[in-house]
Amino acid sequence: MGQQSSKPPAEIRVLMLGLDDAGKSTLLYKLKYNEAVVTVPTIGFNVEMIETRKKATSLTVWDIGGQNKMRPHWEHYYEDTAGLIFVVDSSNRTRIAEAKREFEQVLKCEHLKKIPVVILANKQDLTGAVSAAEITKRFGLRKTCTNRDWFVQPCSARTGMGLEDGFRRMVHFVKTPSLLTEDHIRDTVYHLRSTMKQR
Ligand SMILES: Nc1nc2c(ncn2[C@@H]2O[C@H](COP(=O)(O)OP(=O)(O)OP(=O)(O)O)[C@@H](O)[C@H]2O)c(=O)[nH]1
Ligand SMILES: [Mg+2]
Repeated sequence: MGQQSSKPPAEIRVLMLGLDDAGKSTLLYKLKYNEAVVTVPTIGFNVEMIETRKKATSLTVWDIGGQNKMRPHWEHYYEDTAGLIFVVDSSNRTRIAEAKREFEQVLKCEHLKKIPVVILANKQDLTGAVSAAEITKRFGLRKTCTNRDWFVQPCSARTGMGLEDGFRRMVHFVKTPSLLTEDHIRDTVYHLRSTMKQR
């Protein structure tokens, strides 16, 4: 038996948003229990803790209902969020523009500025699903996400394909951000100044 680490796992709070019917709750339970759960539209939220394989990190995933009437409530969940997972039904081409609109609206919020984003291009098991590259293009991500880490992960909540990869990517972004934020720069400058003063 290997030694057990006494260090508690680092906890990352992740917010999962997307239009109604995108597959958020289905993928949450597939990831957590590896089971196909019959869902009903979420009124309010579901919250689940998901541990990474090495148990060094645990993710608290907040899955908020995506129906029209639910969207004004999304902002109540923004504070203290380390990462945003935005789920898209890739098989429903007619709703991609609506998904993009809601996504852009969410990114405007001050609390979510610069946090990493993983877009899950869900329902890839269905024929005719829009690819991750196409979603990148249609969402104009290279432009809208210039100041943050982002990635589009193709997945299927039905088969489980791509789900772990998507969440692993989020953990990686949160733990090792590739972009220097203004806070990082300010802290580094402060640190350099104080070490120079000591000399
Ligand atoms: N074929 C297929 N169907 C999926 C997939 N993911 C979800 N679904 C189906 O899509 C429907 C909606 O799934 P939900 O998980 O309830 O969607 P949601 O995003 O949680 O919806 P709200 O709670 O209303 O925001 C259900 O009938 C699921 O079985 C997938 O990857 N492939
Ligand atoms: Mg739901």
